[in-house]
Amino acid sequence: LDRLDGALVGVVGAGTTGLAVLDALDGLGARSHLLDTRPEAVAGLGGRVEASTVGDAPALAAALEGLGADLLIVSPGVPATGPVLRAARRAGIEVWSEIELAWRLQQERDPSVPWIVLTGTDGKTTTVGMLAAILSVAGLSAPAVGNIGVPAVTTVREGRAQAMAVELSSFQLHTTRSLSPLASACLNLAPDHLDWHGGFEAYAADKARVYARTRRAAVYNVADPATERMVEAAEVVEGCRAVGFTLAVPALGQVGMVEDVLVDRAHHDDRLRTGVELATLEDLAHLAPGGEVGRLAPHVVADALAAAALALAHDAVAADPTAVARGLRAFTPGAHRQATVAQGGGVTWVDDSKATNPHAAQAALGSLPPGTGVWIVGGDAKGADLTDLVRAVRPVLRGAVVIGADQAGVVAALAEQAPGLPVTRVPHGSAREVADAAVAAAGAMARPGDTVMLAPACASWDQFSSYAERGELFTRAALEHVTGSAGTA
Ligand code: UMA
Repeated sequence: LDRLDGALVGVVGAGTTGLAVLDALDGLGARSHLLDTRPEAVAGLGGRVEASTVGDAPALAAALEGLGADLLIVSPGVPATGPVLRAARRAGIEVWSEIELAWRLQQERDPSVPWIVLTGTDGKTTTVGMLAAILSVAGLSAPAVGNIGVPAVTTVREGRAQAMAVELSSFQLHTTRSLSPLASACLNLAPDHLDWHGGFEAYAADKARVYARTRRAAVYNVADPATERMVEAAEVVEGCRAVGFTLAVPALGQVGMVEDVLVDRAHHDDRLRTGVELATLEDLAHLAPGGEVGRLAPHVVADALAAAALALAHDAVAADPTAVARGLRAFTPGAHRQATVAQGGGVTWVDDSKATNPHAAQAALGSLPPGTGVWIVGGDAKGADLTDLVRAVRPVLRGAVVIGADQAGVVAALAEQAPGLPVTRVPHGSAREVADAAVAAAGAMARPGDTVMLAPACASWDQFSSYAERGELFTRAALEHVTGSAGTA
């Protein structure tokens, strides 16, 4: 990083990532120039650094070429296929993610701190939380960072972490080039963010980068052969093993289930034949609806197995595998993930705003009894086609409420795959208006015993500032609706 001393670094994006990068660059003696298409984002900096607002992405690209920067650090939102990265390539400017900067800083500050990293279409945030919890009960200061919302570079600068549990998005991986993790995983792969990457192949290729230069354990999903193929093709460090996780009885080299016990047959060389008992489903009971083990969603168990497989690559956990059970018990899920937020008139209201792609929405709706789901769906579909999803969830639906910018595609998929299903379209409006109208429409459709499920299968960016805001406004409207109907009953 010595080369950054006195260098001019272009930083694109004044969001969570860009602001953390500016602070880090300050400390490295670099000169920064920040570029953002939103005037209010730049104004918020109060002249702290050189910054320009540019009208749109093409103008941003032109400004970049004029800047003469030595290096460019881009926020994850900057699309791989867009004009900004094309301009950087044309001008021969090297492009890093914030993760690349953080990793290099880590090597300079304390290379003994291992990074355990994971990506995947779904379950990333849950799994990284479980991983951090397991590492923490094993006695390590191990925060969950990355796409979960905490820039890794900030944690590295603070210098307190003894291990890093890092959630990586495909956006972050696209411009990360030297990271060499202790252990890595791609949890699963399904179409998402197709517009950002320019297609499924490109998305998969960026996900596969998670395994590059892994030192000890490359963890894959036995039920998702694409992830195993990624490991086979990856350039890992010699001696790194491939570790599968599975909901079935584990083969040698895998972590899996023997009845209701999570068992490791991958890490403890002396006990591979019999396996090591790690935890039981009881340790995950608090993650099941109503705390009933029998209702645990299979994907939650899979996330726990993946977290265990990753954590066991660390000596502290390998030496004391009871940390897996203790960590899983200590783990509490984040908001907006299949959270029951209101109940009234026999109707349950579930906030799964985090279901930002078809794969996640299918997992959320899949657990409902036939004909009992009122589905709030739509937003920015990110180039995805929802036809297969609608076909898969049709049997559980009573009706659908469609929100968001990409309504036409959703409505067409519903008409084709679920003819006759009641569908209400919510007109465009402010975030609050959209949430209120969606809840009112869903409330009108639901019957006692039904579940209203916000699992939009789309990003929120078209009408809300984030999936969190979408979930919060839905929750508030649902609570008001329930109280209102109780009051009039
Ligand atoms: N901007 C431009 N030009 C562009 C793109 C963005 O000027 O071409 C500007 C915007 O005007 C805005 C800023 O960049 O001011 C926003 O940057 P950003 O969208 O990259 O967002 P950050 O605030 O930096 O948040 C990012 C991640 N956002 C995205 O990947 C879109 C956050 O993931 C992450 O938590 C955060 O970094 C910390 O690492 C969110 C997400 O939705 C939760 N991630 C996707 C997902 O999980 O599916 C990948």
